[in-house]
Order: sequence, then C-alpha cells, then structure tokens
Amino acid sequence: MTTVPEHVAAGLRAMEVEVPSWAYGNSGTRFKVFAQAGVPRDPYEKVADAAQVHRFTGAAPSVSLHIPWDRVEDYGKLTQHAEDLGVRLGVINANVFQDDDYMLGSVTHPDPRVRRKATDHLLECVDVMDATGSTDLKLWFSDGTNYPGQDDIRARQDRLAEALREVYDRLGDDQRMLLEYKLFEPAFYTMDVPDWGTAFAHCIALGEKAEVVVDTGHHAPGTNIEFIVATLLRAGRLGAFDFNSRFYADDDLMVGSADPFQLFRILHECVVGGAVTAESTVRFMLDQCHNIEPKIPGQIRSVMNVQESTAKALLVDHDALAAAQSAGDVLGANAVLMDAFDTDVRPLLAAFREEQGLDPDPMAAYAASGYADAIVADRVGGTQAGWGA
Ligand code: LRH
Ligand code: MN
Ligand code: MN
Repeated sequence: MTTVPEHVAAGLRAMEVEVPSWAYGNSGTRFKVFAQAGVPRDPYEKVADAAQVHRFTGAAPSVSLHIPWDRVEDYGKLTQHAEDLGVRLGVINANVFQDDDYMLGSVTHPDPRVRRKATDHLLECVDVMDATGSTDLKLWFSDGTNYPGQDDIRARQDRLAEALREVYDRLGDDQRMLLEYKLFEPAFYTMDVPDWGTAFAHCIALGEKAEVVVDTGHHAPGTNIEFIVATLLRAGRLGAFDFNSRFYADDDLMVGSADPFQLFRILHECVVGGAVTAESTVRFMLDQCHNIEPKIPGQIRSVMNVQESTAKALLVDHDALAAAQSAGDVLGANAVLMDAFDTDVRPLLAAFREEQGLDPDPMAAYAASGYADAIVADRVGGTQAGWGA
C-alpha cells in the first residue's frame, strides 16, 4: 500500500477548503437557470449540504455565508446547526451589488445616501460575524463605471477609502477584512477595485487586519496568478483565495478543471510561502456555481482537485530545486517542478483518506450514501443561489 510521507500528510491535514453556501442553490447564466431537484430552501439546508462535502472529504470543515442571501433570524441557531453537523460557519460575504440603489455604485456611489446605506450593510455584516464567531469579512464591490467621464475615478477611490476605514475601525481584535478585486464585470470601463495592486494599496493604508483575496477567475487571460500570490505572501497580505476555474471570464467552474497546472503553480507558491501549514491564516475557499452539474458532487470533486494539486505541490523536492536554481540549471530546475506535477497522487490521497478513516473514493461514497435521493424527496421548491433571489 502507498505510504504518505509525513510532510505531505501534514500539509494535506492543514489544507482546509471552505465551501460557499451559494454553490448549493440553483444557478445559471443570464440566459437560463436550470433548476435542480432537491436544492436547499434556506441557509440551514445549505449548511446541511456543505456538511456532506466535509463528511466525505474530511477537508471542508467550514462554509462561507453571503448576506443577505443567508440572512436568518437567529445566527446563534445557525452556528449551532453547523456545529451539530460537524462543520462551522466561516467567512461572511457582504453583498452591496443587488439593490436598485447600487446602479451607479455602492460605497463609491456619487450620492452620499447610497454610500451610507452600503456602508451600513458592511457594518451589519460585522454584527453577523460577532454573532457567528466568524473572523473574516469578505468584501467585493461591483462598483465601477461603463463610460469614460461617467464619474471621477479619483473621487471614487476617496469614497471607497472612507467606507473601508469606517468598517475597518469597527472590526474586533480577532477580525479581519478581506478585500477582493475583479478586472471587469459588471462594470466594463473602470472597476473601483480592478486588480491586486489597488486592493493591496487600500489594505496597506488601512492596517494589518486588511488583506487581499485572490479570486482565480478575476484576472485578464494570461495573467501570472502565482506571481501575485508570491508577492502577496511575501508582503504578508494574502488573506484568502476564491478558487474556481475559467476559460474566458469569471466562469466560476470547478477549480482545477480548466487548468490543473495553474492550480499546481499557485499551490507551489503557497507551499514555498508557508501558507500550507497549521499556523497559516490564508483561507482556501471555493467560489463556484454548478450550473449544469449536480452541486454536492461538484463541490466534492473541487475539494479533491485542490487536494491533488496540494499533494503535488508538497511533493516538490525543494532541496533539488534550490540546488538546480543556484547552479543556474534552467532545465534541471524546471524538471524538478514538472516531476512533482506529473506524479499521479491519487493512490497517495486514497491512502491518506483511509488513514483518516474516510472512504478512499469520496465521489463513490457520496453517490452510495443515498443523500441525493433523500433531499430530492424531502425538499420541494428549492431557491436560486442568490443571483435571482
Ligand atoms: C464576484 C464574486 C464575489 C462574490 C461572489 C458571489 O464575482 O467572485 O466573491 O461575493 O462572486
Ligand atoms: Mn469571488
Ligand atoms: Mn467572481
């Protein structure tokens, strides 16, 4: 039987993937949402589905919430519900992009009334964190402009900084602000936080509790994401990942499906930068939608893809790599990395799971569990994953 090297097992144990509540509801494109039978009807059922991903992978112990999609009366009750199911509530995602008021922006809107409303929502999300014990507030702004001259680019940055400062000052000692950037969409001319440099500049101005989120689908094609990761880790400002795959834009497909080599390169930088350790504060989250595939298996497959790339990254022979690099051995150094990437780690991961008392094949184990049939029978009239809600 395959033995798992101790350093690889330690890294895999440290690799906890956080799943998003919105992955379990119906989703689609602006052309069509294909409803699936058995999808959750409320946040409690979303958490229950998320718990299945952890049950079969052992690697997904927390679930991110999105407010107001996951707004409930009693957050203490939802927190307890998660604990009863063996998981916990994770990052709180703010949503200042779905009200009619936000057509011209939220915290960067020219009208102070709209800015106040948006900032108040961000503050409400910190209240939710207090109630759930979540330590991280994730902010993504759809704010931007479509036409040159539409608004003052610099004034919008000032308004953004002002809102971020107010929310930052409201954070508790153990709470962080995670700022996510996105190149385009929904705005097509300027986004107010379009890239890691803008996010980083705001985080530096705010203070140590502000860190950057790298959503792998939020860059121009061809962007070297692992370079961004290395740079942010070096500066101590990589807060979290939103993992997903893309072929064209913000496709939100399963992580590791479009370009497993890119995922490996990103995770290699995470290993080098000390982010795949028990002490690391970098959160590895999924931000995906499963428009045409079943959702819980889609999440299980995604967690497995992250684990496979993590195992490969942990298998890189760092001594050999350093020796080749310092000798200027270009081909040798590249070969060390490719040797790890080309390793079939599936037997290693099966052995790792067995050591943890899990089924070596999470996809088959979930399929055999009967959970999918049970939710189809139990749940009637599931909701859309926020986007249309
Ligand atoms: C924006 C985004 C952001 C949102 C999520 C639903 O495209 O990546 O993280 O909160 O999608
Ligand atoms: Mn995201
Ligand atoms: Mn996105």
